[in-house]
Amino acid sequence: MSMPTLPSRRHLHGRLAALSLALLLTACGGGGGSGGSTGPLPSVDTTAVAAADPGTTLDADWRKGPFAEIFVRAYQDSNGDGIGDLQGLIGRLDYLRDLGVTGIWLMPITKSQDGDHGYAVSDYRAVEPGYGTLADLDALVSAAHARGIGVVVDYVMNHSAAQHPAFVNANSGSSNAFRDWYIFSASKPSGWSIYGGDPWRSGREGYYFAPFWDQMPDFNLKNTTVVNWHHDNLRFWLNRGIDGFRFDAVGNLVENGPAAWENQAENFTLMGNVRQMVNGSYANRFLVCEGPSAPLQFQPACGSAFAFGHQYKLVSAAQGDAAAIRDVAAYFDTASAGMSTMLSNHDSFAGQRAMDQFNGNEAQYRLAAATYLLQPGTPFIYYGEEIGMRGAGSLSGDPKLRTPMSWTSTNTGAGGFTSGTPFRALSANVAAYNVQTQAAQTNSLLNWYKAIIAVRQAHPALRRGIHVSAAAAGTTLSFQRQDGNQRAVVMINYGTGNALINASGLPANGVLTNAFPPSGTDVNIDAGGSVSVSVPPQSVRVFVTSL
Ligand SMILES: [Ca+2]
Ligand SMILES: [Ca+2]
Repeated sequence: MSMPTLPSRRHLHGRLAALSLALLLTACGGGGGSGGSTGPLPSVDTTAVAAADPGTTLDADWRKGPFAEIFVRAYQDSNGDGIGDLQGLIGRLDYLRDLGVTGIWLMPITKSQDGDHGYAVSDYRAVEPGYGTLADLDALVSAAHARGIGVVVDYVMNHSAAQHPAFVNANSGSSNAFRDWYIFSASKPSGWSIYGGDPWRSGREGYYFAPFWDQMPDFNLKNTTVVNWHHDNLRFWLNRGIDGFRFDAVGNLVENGPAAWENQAENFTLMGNVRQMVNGSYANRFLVCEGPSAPLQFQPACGSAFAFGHQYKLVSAAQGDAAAIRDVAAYFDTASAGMSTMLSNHDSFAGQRAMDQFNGNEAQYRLAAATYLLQPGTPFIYYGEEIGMRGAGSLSGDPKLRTPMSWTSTNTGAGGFTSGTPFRALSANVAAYNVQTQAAQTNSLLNWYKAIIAVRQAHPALRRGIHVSAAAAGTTLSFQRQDGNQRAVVMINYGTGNALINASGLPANGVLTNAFPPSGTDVNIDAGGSVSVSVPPQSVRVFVTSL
């Protein structure tokens, strides 16, 4: 089923940014349009890669998270060029370990044409030069594993950069051997509109298919040679010890016509085959898909998929919206615990940064965070979310959400991100909402995140437990999760007054042992297996009991 409303905003923003870059590339004589190079064609690395799992020291639960989603360009610069890099990230792994994450998802670290987000990949087996080298990546993986943290990297199977050697070849003429790696048409097809734009672009001969940007041509994924080559690329990274992948735009992999271009059956087959290849040859890996208009459907094929839609409910629930609280309660009645959850991410179509959505209301922010960090699923924390980073006041669209990490106030330079000039404007609230300031404040948002994550990680029922039940009543939520004979009970009062929250189905005459907050007390369960707990306004209670 096509649900273009959410993705369209993403691609509009991408299109505007793309337009200016495309003009720049045209002026420089590059790009994939009609004016390509007449020199010798570049070679394409099609070397086959056999599976050779180097093994892992991570325990199996690392895949339950929480993860941090990290934009390497924006996280930490180590050499003063204003661009974050892998060595900078290595220097921040202790911070991530202390936050409590067990995995990091890196937005594309592969060499790219866009020079920013990285989704226009120009070499699938090389690191973006500004980020470092393959040796730096190996060092990052080793240092992360030493801290119990797995490293998942973005992989873009749908499209490459126009400057990728395979497309330069394909676009050179209709008889080129790589022509069928992409999607060409001698005449311009009619009737197509994807996210409000015509996906057919003028090439050297005929037209090529590139719905996201004229510099990001779609691969022909009906060509098994291309699919096999992607599997070789995936093995290239897995053999180096990479712990898995986040797959971009899986709803867009295969197109069957102007009315059949999204979430096609072939997409699920392609991702299922990737999952089988990875799980069949590599131990303890994690795969998660971005399929915004069919999140639940992609989870079985991919192993995990982001719970698009749920993030808006989390925000509304925290704002006291009773209908949204009912939706949050009901989500895991049908959704698999294999879903990956979030409050927001790097794409504006998924929402602004959480602090902007809550407009500074930190009490609501904390409730939203606690809800998704304690519910089933694998939670993903967008970098800086844990310190309440806002977007940049001077920017809009996706760049607004992708600002340098706020490590310190600006008293000592660019928020601690770089000793040079940062590649992008800083977060609007860097002065007060930064790691250094919040680490020193006992009751800061950062310490709230740490405390909630610590509760999750301390109790198997919260870390990996199944969904047992959930109930909404007015502006309250309670839910129960279970692992083995441990049952966890979470109660959240989103309202601004005291509330009695009930839970049932518990061991008769047992005890709910307080797990959060530290000042909380144990509660006796009645003979009918029920409790009724007085929960203060805008607060969270967590208990565990043995069955
Ligand atoms: Ca740098
Ligand atoms: Ca496609």
